[in-house]
Order: sequence, then structure tokens, then C-alpha cells
Amino acid sequence: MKVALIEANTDLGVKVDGANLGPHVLSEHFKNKYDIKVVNKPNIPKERERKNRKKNLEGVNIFDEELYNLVLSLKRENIFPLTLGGDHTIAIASALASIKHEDSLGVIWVDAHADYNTFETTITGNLHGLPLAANNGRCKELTKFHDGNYYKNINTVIVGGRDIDDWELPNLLKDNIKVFSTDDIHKYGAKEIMRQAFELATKNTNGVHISYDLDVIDPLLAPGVSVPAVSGISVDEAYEIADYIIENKDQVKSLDLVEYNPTRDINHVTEYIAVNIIEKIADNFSKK
Ligand SMILES: [Mn+2]
Repeated sequence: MKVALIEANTDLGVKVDGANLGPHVLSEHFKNKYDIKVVNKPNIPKERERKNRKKNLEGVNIFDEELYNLVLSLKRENIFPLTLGGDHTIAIASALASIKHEDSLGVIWVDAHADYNTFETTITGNLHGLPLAANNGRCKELTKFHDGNYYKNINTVIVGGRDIDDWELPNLLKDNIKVFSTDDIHKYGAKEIMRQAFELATKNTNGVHISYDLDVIDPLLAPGVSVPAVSGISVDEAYEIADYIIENKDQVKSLDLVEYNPTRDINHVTEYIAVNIIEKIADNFSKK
């Protein structure tokens, strides 16, 4: 299957600047190998008012609508979309475009954070804390461009969660979202946790969308992210997750690798890890 890399160049979903610069740094490593598509953030000033709980809503929606249409057009051409973020709001577009095409999908959200806030529960108003809830139909103002199915709670799985907001937790409990913690990965192994995650996400669906946030990795090992959370998984565990995805590629319909922020990186260490993950996945998926 042909693979396209998409630069999703935006940081409108987070107060910290720089995630918009990440995708191009990563895609440069692959420019002679894969088709590179580009979506840039709209040229409107970034809102930073602390009390605004819908910061940059308009800009995020303009961006996501364009990315949604791009991912959908690739899916219709039978090209595998590997979307490089960018802050995690880009996954609203990629995940919903994928389910629009596939009709029924589960999602595995590999992330230190749950990204399951709503406009009512977000404390910061940084919209990259809402995409998983948006993909389940809880934040309709973020998904106006989408006219397909939403993801079901029962097929929604978080892997590596360890930094969940006080007001976000009731959302997860109410919707009964399965969260495998960072400790679960250390205890049972990344492979076993991914096996269970796939089992849940693919039950009675046509496959799975994977959204892989680099901040799941310990920030001492991968500092190049906008919102680091201490005590993450190891680099080996991060690669094991990628290997499991590859072993089960027939079920994987789309994938994001997000939140690389080169302005926060130290000696390119996070870039190196991200490039390894992309390389593994893109090389294997192009053979499927
Ligand atoms: Mn995230």
C-alpha cells in the first residue's frame, strides 16, 4: 500500500509555541522516499487569553477541515495516511476522516494525557486537551466539518496515560473509557498492553486509528514535546509499541505521530526517536 506523510503544521491547540515546526523537521528525513503533503495553520493571530476556554477555536476548525479533506481524499485513493503533528488537535481531522471512510473504527490513543476534556471541563482552554472527546462526539463545535460516524466509547483505548486532569477524570469514568497506564506498560510489557488495546479497539469494528503522542515517552529521554509529563515509558517500550502496530498492520487504517516540538528538543534526541518510529511504520506499511 502506498504511504503518504502529511505535515500537519499547527500549534494552535496549545499555549506553548513550536509544535507547528515539528512535522517539517521530521518529513525532511523522508522527502526522497514518500509523498509529502502539507497543511499549514491559517494566518491568524494565536489567542492567548487565559480565561478563554475555546482558544483558537476558529483557527483549529479551519485547519482541521482542510486536513480532514486531505486525509479523506488519500483514503479514497487507497493511500495510507501517516499524519505528523503538530499539536494533538490534528487528530480530530485525521481520525474522523478515517472513520468517515471506514464507517466503523476503534481508536488507540498512545499518550501521557487522556485528551478527554470538553469545553466545560478544560481548565486551560488549550484545545489539544479535547481531541479524543471530540472524536467520540462530545465537542461538536470542533467537528462541524464531519458528517460520518463518531468513535464509540467501548472501542476507545488510552495507552500510557499518567497525567489526567481532575475535571477530566469524571468524563472518562462516565464514558467508561479504558485507560492503560504507564505503570501497566512497565508491569505487563508494551506488547501485552497493545494486544489488549487492539482487542478492545477492533471488537466489532473495521479496524483501528492509532494516534501516537510522543509525550508518552519519558521527557528525560524525549524532551522535545510541548507538555511533558514526568515518569514516562522508555524508548525501548516506545519502539515495542510501534513494532506491535506493524505486526498488526492489516487492522490499522490510519496513524498520527504528534506533538514533536523541535524548539524543546535537546541534541535532536526526540527527533531521532520520532524518525525511527516513522521509518519502521512507513517502510512496513508500504509493503502491505
Ligand atoms: Mn495528546
